[in-house]
Amino acid sequence: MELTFRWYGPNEEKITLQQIRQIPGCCGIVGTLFDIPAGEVWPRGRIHQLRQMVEDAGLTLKVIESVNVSDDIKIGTPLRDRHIEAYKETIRNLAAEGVEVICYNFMPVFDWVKSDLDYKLPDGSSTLAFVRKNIPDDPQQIIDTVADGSAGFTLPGWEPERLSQVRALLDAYKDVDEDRLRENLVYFLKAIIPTCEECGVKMAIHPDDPPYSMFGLPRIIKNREDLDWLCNAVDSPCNGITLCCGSIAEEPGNDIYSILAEFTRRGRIHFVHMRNIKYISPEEPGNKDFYEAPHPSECGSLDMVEMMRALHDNGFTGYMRPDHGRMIWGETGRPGYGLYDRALGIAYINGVWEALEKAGCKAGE
Ligand code: DNO
Repeated sequence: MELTFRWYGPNEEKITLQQIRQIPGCCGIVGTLFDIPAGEVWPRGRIHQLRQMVEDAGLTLKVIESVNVSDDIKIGTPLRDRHIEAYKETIRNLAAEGVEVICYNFMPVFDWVKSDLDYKLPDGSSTLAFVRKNIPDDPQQIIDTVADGSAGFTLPGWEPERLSQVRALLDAYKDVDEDRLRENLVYFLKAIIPTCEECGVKMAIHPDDPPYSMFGLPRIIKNREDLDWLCNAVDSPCNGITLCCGSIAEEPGNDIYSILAEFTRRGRIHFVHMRNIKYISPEEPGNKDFYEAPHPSECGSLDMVEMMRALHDNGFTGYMRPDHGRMIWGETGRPGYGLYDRALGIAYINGVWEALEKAGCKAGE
């Protein structure tokens, strides 16, 4: 298991690689070229520059999050084959620079959705939250809320240029139901997985966040059955998962512990987003509201040791990053992606892993 930290690149960050280097246990960067629109090739030279920068700071660049999949591929327009060729070229270029895992998602229009980007907790920190009654009916309003609350940073999956066309985009998806979206995902995977196999890159799909339909849009990576379907649809170890614990657990009916165990055993979890969430009013039937809690078990609704144990005991060897953190100690920055709370998260995760490793050795003695 290798611990990593998401970093958006020098022009997109207040956080420096030198700061990340000082987080104990953190080996690598989860990087991106944030400015390249979906559908275009990531030039080898740009990837090389990023890798050089990361390696000069004493870190590695083995995971990319994300190479976004274009709406044309998700919708299945005549442009998709051109975009798929570009994606394959990007895979080859990334592999040539030593990248092993590509995280991506197949969510239409919106990547993750939250109602609040600055949800205050009693200790004075703030976090991301999903409170159903605060989600507007009009998608334009949620775009405005995210833009207003993002402290001047572009948030992943919320590119202003793309979302400025939201009505046209929603319209373009009007004939795309779950079945069609699944067909389009399989079409995409069948085209790219042979390239991944050739050059040793693993694709790792991010589950839907939240794992249910929003704004009438289809969602197809929501639960165990969907993950099972994905693995079987293109049966290759290169067709894998970014197991985002928070996203899967946002549906309280999902058994996150057994999902982690099963897909680790099946060798399909290549990357993990380790996150704790706290359900708000879970006693109300059907209520799925939650906020993103600090990582330790006692702060949220998930048992972090049991999640880590499910990975550990089933032989997890992939990459992991702490997921979103709160804003603490007066820090300002990209919501969910401050330095301090994510650094606390990684230290905690590392501690849990060490304990599991040592307990495992004892048991095996
Ligand atoms: C949110 C992230 C997602 C994730 C994409 C992967 O903060 O977890 O935006 O990066 O869904 O494609």
